[in-house]
Amino acid sequence: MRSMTTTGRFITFEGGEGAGKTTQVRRLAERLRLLGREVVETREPGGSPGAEAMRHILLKGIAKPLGTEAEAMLFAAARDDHMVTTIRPALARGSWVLCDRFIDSTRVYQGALGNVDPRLIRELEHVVVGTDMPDLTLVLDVPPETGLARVHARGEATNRFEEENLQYHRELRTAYREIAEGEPERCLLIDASQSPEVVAVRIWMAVQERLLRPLREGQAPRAAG
Ligand code: T5A
Repeated sequence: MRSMTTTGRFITFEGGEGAGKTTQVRRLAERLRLLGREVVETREPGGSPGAEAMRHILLKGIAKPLGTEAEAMLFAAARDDHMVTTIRPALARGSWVLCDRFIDSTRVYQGALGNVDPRLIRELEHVVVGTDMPDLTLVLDVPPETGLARVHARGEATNRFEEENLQYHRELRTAYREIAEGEPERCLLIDASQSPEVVAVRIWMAVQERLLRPLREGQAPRAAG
């Protein structure tokens, strides 16, 4: 959690495929910039030159034969470079960092769905993220049929995870909902089946309530480590 003397805040966007994370990162960034905040939009896997190189390996399924444990370690290695190169320097200069996927994606895709031991997942988080946890995690929730239909309507090539079956995506949704329920101080579940405009308003209300108002009042954000 960032201290009350720092103005930068760290927000992560999570959810299944096609939930609208990238769309909402852009919309929130626009709103914050109108308020004069410096905003860094970033994503995982990726967000730094080293991690973007690893993104290709992970999303093309090149690492899949190594097993989910090895994939979890590769996602963590990419995250480490992202933290060191992009996220920590941005937060240190007071920027708001909006990140499209972060630790909860590893918890869900490699942990809950990939059966990687939660102790390994937690240990990797501890080493890579440490105390630099998100101040707020927005979990965008849509039925997988809706999210996948959006992805396919885009007409782009699908990645290794988007190609999994519907049952896989239903379990992803359940795992995300459990995280949101289990960590209400850090996470907020957002109904993302509505129009992008409606979802953006809900997110903006949450950001005002949880992060901007406490900043104005000189309090640390309401986030859990
Ligand atoms: N992964 C990632 C792991 O397994 N472990 C990890 O630790 C990490 C970090 C990343 C993959 O990597 C895996 C999980 C992922 O499978 P990706 O290509 O970055 O892969 O895929 P996603 O993050 O899922 O990105 P998508 O682009 O597929 O989905 P988004 O960002 O949720 O959705 P978005 O905003 O791009 O929108 C998709 C389409 O829907 C429309 C948009 O215009 C767009 O066409 N749309 C809406 N339509 C109707 N109503 C709305 N509310 C809409 N919002 C957006």
